[in-house]
Amino acid sequence: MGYSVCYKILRAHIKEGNLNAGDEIGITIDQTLTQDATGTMAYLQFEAMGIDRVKTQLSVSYVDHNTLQVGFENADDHKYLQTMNARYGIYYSKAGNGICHQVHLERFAIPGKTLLGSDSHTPTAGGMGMLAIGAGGLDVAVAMGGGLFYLTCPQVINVYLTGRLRAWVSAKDIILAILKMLTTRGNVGYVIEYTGPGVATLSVPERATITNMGAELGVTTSLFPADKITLQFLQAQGRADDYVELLPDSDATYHKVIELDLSTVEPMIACPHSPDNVVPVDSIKGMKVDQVAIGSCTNSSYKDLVTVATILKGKKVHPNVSCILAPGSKQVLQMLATEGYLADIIASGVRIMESACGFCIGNGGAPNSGGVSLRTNNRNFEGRSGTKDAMVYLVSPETAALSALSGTLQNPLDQPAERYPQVTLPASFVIDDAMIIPPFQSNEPIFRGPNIGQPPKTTPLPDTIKGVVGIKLGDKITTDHIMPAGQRLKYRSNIPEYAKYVFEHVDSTFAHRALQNKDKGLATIIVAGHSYGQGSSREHAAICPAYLGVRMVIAQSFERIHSANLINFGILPLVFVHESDYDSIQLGNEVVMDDCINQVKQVQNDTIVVTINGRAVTCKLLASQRQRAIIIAGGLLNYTKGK
Ligand code: MIC
Ligand code: SF4
Repeated sequence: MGYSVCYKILRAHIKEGNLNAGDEIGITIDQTLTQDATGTMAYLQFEAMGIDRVKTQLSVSYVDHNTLQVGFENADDHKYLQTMNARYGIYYSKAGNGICHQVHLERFAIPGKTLLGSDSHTPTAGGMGMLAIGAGGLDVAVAMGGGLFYLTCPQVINVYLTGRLRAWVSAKDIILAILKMLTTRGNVGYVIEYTGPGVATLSVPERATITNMGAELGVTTSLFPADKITLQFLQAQGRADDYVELLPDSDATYHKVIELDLSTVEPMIACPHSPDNVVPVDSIKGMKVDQVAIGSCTNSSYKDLVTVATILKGKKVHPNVSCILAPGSKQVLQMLATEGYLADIIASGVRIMESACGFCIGNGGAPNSGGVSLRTNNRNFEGRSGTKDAMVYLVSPETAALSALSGTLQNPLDQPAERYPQVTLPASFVIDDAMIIPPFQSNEPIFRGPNIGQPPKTTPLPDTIKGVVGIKLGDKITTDHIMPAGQRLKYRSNIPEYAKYVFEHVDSTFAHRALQNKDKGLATIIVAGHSYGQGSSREHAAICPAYLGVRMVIAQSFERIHSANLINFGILPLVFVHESDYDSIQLGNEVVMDDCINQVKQVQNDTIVVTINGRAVTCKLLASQRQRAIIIAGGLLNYTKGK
């Protein structure tokens, strides 16, 4: 029986467990990446482990989320990161060098290796045949210290691509079509592997757009094979030596196969407020548009932006549209500038933003009240843009550029095919890594400004948990609901301050009430519907609730990264066995869990009984033996130190 690309890489990295889908396995991690918004906490936790130097083949720390520097906080974080990275052997990519996933693809990703990143879009590097997984910062810190990364051995869905995209249809439309098919729910525990003759028609950046947005499906990661196209891209990046061919065996087995004929894909659009709320652009074309935002780790490659520049050339952005554009990396921006494309973009009336996450994380570029914003990024959760009632739609760069010119949503297929800008990748990209500081042995003290707090401290699981239901939520609660980013991002290194904003836009009194419970010795319990914790990998969505005294989240279902983060900070992720129990629970109900340690230890029998409002509610604890030990220790840091 042959192997898929996914299982070939897992087989080469497995150190604990067996390659049986559904089992927990431990794998070695070759590379790690962090970004500043999750990185400061990850590095504070790494320091707390008392390890001398990173033990990975390569670790890179990017500054791309918090680059605005309104006040001292961001700049303090950057200085902490740079001095800490120098001391511990980590590459430091300065603010302005670009978005972590784009830069990693260009400069560091290697086929066949493993990458763990403290950002949910780490699977972008899967476009190069790398097994790239997003995780919480603490998991990444453990991997930097040479520890294994534990995951559920995945089932692999094979998306078999045939045909070729038509002119004016691009990679974003493919992944939006797949999101329409598979939705954001129910894909936990899967990896998507793309094969078939259609693969050869897609360049590496196009493949990366597809693997990037696999994060929105909730899968562990997505992968393309490494083939001649991959080699060409690596050659153009001056990294041909990093190439290894990596193809699935001809008799590779998959758990599920989906066929997609690329020639049938049409321009798609994700409507508010979910990336899987997808319809064909044609079905709503003509809609008035207030803002167009082009960029993010999904669609800001050289190919994407040259396409946009060519569409805009000699034309003007519609007077009623505010159009912003953020190139994915310094490499992309520099090439747009030297090749003249930047001049075309500027002349058309587009506002140029820094090479960073920017508008995608609500850091600037918020739309007007009730405004319609067309964006090329990957998430359109309510309020994420910084404007609560904005209507954010996700589209391809082609749809975005044409709509910016017209002031209304345009279907690119209405353009003549011969006018499509067919962009080929250059034989060599401009290579200048001046903004990436390589690690060196530094004796300089690590800079710690007033914004740098302490790594979180958690306490072991008590034998009885007594608490109250502090909030009752519906389905699809994202980490943006739990821990808002945007203006609050600057508190990422300061837990007591950031914790004040837990559920800020859902129930602004939550944090205060939870702290009052804590003072009375009571835990706060969160109750939720399906897909709790979808979206980002930010472990702050677990750390800050833990700081407020949350000990348990009971939900209909959880997303993978978030439930692992809850466990890492000693919070029990419990799933209702009887869905109807959810209905009977109310805000303020008393919660008691007796004999906690023994109940958590019961690996054979996953069920746990919690008394809510005097009634026994049966829940399931979906956790491996190792994770149960982590919960009992009160979190991964305590557990790791204990070992
Ligand atoms: C996001 O896209 O939501 C982020 C910001 O990149 C997050 C990480 C974070 O919250 O810092 C992610 O995707 O993991
Ligand atoms: Fe940055 Fe947006 Fe990508 Fe997250 S999704 S890494 S915020 S560009």
